[in-house]
Amino acid sequence: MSDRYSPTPQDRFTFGLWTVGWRGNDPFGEPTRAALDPVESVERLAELGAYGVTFHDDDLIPFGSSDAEREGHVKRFRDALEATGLKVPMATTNLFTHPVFKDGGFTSNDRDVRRYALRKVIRNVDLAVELGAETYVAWGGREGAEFGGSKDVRVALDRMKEAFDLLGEYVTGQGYDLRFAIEPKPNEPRGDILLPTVGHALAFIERLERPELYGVNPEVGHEQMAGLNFPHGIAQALWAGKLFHIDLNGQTGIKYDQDFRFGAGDLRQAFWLVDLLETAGYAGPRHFDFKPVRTDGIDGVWESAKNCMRNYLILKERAAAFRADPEVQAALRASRLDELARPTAEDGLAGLLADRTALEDFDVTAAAERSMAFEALDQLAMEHLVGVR
Ligand code: XLS
Ligand code: MN
Ligand code: MN
Repeated sequence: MSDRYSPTPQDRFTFGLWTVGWRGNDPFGEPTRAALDPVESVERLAELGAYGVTFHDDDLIPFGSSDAEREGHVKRFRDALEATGLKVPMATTNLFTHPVFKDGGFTSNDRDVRRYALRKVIRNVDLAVELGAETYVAWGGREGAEFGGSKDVRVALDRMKEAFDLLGEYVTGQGYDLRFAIEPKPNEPRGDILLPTVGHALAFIERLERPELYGVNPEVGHEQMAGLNFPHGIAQALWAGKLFHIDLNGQTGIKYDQDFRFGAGDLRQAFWLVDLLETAGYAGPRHFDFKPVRTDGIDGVWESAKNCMRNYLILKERAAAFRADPEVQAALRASRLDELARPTAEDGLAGLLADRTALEDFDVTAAAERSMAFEALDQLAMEHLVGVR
């Protein structure tokens, strides 16, 4: 059944091959589903109305493939993309599954591993560009530590910077139109991961040789695993001009990386996130990085993929209704959102210092008594979110 929540490629929804392809293995259990052929994933995602597909090198070309095998895998994938019209706006590298990466890739204490990691990334950057990607995600899955003495974090950050600077030099030298998006995560699979939050990543980027080439790829659940407000992190990334990509999924608070479908987990933050992305004019793909629960068969895989997109469109409609409601607009004014948008001192420092009403004649008691009226505003949001308005 197709309705107004059915996606089209114009909605720019994308999925990682590893999401629908997740077989349900976790630290306590074996896979519960059969392997999925990437070609089938491309076909099914296209049928569901997605815009594109993304991949880790090893999702497409099994680790250890010969050059000939590699070519075969890429050709089948490319044929499927051509047949369906699906795009590849982003690609990334697996620097975490093979045991060689047990202490990380760019920051492994083992220099040989660091050199190998960089070559593995560069090889896949070439493929990403060939397939038309504009963004290259870097999630430092195992760049981290369990124990204080086992990683000199300041030195590891030097190595992390060295790696990203080399990658920047490589894409610039090749004339590639490709930007990197660093994906923060606080922990899992390492006890603690370097660049754990959006804020850490934004600060790191400013230390790189070509900061303009790097932005962030925040994931809903990753910030929420650290107890942080995801829309706030996204707002700061947008404010800094650094939201190059986004991983949408669901998470219920400070727990393991749940990777639920978008719309499960913290629904209120999902509502404010969609409101933010849509009103801020974020133009990048809406990328889902989720794991269909391992209790379900392949039916649940396609059901959840469909519903990631459906939930985004439902929330987009709800957020637009909230913004369009005259009562909401009045409530926003009552809460002084228009006043927040006004500079604090358009009269400049001299004007501020000369203004007796700003200090000497300021009625602090009266100002303290003014209500911000946030309760009424938030109830309106809640009623729009649940569809009773
Ligand atoms: C894992 C990450 C991973 C990245 C891509 O927690 O979300 O899937 O998005 O390597
Ligand atoms: Mn995750
Ligand atoms: Mn992710």
